[in-house]
Amino acid sequence: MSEKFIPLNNFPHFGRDAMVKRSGEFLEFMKSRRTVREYSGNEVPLSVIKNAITAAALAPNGANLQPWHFVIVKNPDIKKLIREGAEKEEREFYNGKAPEEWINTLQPLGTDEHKPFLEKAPYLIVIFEERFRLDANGDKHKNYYTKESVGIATGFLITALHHAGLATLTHTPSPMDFLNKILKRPQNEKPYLILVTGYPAENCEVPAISKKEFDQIATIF
Ligand code: IYR
Repeated sequence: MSEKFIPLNNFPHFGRDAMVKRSGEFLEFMKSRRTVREYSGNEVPLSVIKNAITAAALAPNGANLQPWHFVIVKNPDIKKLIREGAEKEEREFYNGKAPEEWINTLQPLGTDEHKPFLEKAPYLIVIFEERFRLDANGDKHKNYYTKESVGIATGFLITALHHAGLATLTHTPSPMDFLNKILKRPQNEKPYLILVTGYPAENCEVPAISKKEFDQIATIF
């Protein structure tokens, strides 16, 4: 096999001071990201969603196999089906399936089985993890580090949408196989999460929670 390499082009080179300044500015910007559960129905340009997904798909991933598929849902009828499917699972989760410790841990977030945002938000981006590839003959081929790859891409996506001024919610009803059926995705793809996307509702409230301090989450040698 012949490897082909090209020069690293377009890599940004900032001076030391600019780098320090930019990193601080980015940190402040990211502090303004919050997970949002109350959405306005205001329209969002599809091109913004497409650009954000295209940015997400630039994420590093296992062997560059890009083991993901993004379904953009804007159709109200499909959003309704997704809400019905998710609320069915969530009713079970909140009414006996979830261990008490889990329910108690979720308490500060104020979540319950009602998921109106699945219909209210202008877009649901349903992210699928391609567990393995199927070739034209239907033979299976391995993908690598699929969970890690899709997780990194999802982080890029959330960041790209925040950069564009859109709020998101990572929503994971469990199990999520109803999404394959509604969205007609093949069985080699596993739903990873639903990224609810739109503008926060007016007077939107978020839980009063805090983040761990740097020293609690990092160690320097
Ligand atoms: N999927 C449920 C429960 C839930 C679980 C976790 I972990 C959260 O961080 C938030 C919610 C729900 O969406 O309500």
